[in-house]
Amino acid sequence: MRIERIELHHISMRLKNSFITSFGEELDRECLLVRVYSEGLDGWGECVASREPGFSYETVETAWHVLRDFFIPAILNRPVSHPRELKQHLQAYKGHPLARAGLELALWDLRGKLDGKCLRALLGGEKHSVAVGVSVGIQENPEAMIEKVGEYLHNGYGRIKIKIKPGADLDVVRAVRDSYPDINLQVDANAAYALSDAPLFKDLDSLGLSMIEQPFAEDDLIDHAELQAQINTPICLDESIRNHRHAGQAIAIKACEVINIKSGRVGGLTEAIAIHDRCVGERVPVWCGGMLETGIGRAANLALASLPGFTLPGDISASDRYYDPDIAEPRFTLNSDSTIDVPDKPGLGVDVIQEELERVTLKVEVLT
Ligand code: OSB
Ligand code: MG
Repeated sequence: MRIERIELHHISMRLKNSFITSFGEELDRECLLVRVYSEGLDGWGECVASREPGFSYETVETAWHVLRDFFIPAILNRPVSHPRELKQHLQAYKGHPLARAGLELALWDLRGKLDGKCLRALLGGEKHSVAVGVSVGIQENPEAMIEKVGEYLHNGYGRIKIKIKPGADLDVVRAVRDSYPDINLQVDANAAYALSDAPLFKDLDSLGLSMIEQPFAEDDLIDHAELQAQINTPICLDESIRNHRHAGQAIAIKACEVINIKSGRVGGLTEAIAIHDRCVGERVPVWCGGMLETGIGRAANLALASLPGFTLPGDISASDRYYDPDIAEPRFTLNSDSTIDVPDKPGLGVDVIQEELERVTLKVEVLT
């Protein structure tokens, strides 16, 4: 496929509930959409960089700059027969995985549409529905968290993840566990602690959590290994794992027992699959993380989570947990067994709703 035209769309979407993590609060989620054109068809990708460098050093503005000035010129009006080739086209450039992944996803959607194949089939996914859970942001107090968790349980989510940060950790997790003794519960610290907080994690260790996600900074692999040696609860790494080599190294030094795979964080679906394959080889379970995606990124997460190594429920909730309306259709709904169906139409299998897109668009640029 020769890429004839690429559009960048900077959008801002109001979340149904503001999402609070150890790195900040998000009510209006900004991101970038990438649209590529070839042979009379188009493909959409979502770049999950947000307004602030909170989860990642990238922002919507850095992604816009790097895509417009470097990544897009490297492929525009050139033949790129498969999204896996993007890596070679961008080999002169370092970093900016969120920007890379947004562009790569648009190429996957287009490839699927050109071939008449759904993304699940292109990626080698097997499952037609995938187990999912919900990620609950930090609430004002333990009572509010108990209520919020109760709502999601009532909606049918079979796995709950709660965000923690210093000052909102042990009390909250204990309160939720006391209220719901049997639920599948896990926590995510988004890198807010250090090894000196080991006593806190030893207390959390007795609460029957299925995992503790990213307690320490992304480059603290060795400290994660020290903590894992002191607790029974599996540590899951998110921010620390930026490619399949990191995954191999983290597993080798026992810094984690579970990995959260996000295509954005690792530069795209090609690298996400490489991490998946490595973890399958090492018998380390993985699950698909989320970045509050619109229906575009959500469709990609569902396709990725259909690969066989994704044996744990993903942070891929139904569309109505995030946005109403969303910019793409059909919306994703939760099945009664806490699963969501994987799209099976060509490419991502979703259509962008033009009026909704225009309503949330802050800026557009066309590159030819
Ligand atoms: O750490 O998993 C995370 C959202 C934004 C940034 C980082 C994270 C998250 C989530 C939300 O936990 C998961 C979702 O999309 O529902
Ligand atoms: Mg996380």
